[in-house]
Amino acid sequence: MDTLRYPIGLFTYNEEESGQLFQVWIDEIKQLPTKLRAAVEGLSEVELDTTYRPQGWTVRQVVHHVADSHMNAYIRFKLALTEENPTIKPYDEGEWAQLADSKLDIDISLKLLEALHARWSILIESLTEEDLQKVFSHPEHMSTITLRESVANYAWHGKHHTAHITERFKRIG
Ligand code: NI
Repeated sequence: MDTLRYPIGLFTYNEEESGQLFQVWIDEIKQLPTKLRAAVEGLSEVELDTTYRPQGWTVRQVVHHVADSHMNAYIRFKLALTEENPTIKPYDEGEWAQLADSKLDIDISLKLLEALHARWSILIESLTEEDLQKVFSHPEHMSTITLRESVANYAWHGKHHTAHITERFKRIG
């Protein structure tokens, strides 16, 4: 296991414990913008432009990536809620992270995440058990993904990238 790349481990999902953990995941999604903001607090521009691990993204790119990823996720949720098993559009996250808007002030994406997660968590909390069983498909994978699993996945994803930043600055003190 590459612990620099996967500081909190790989994403795992167990349908049986999902009832018990569901509220935890919602809380993690709600808290992500605050946790991410805390992780980058006080970092200099030079620190923001250093990589969180060798050959990894810079801290700045990580913050903008979380916004890119969660904007896509939000759209996937809305598609799954309003269409029958929609096929979602994958995107090349590495190429997205090279575009000009990944070099912007991180506060722009932190504010975007605050607004996005406010809407997203209210949407998730409104979902019935039937809604949570709704699915979308990834064109390159054979299986469908339920919204319930997707909530778990994005709770993990926010913590995964926040840990890239917090673990990096723990290592260098
Ligand atoms: Ni990611």
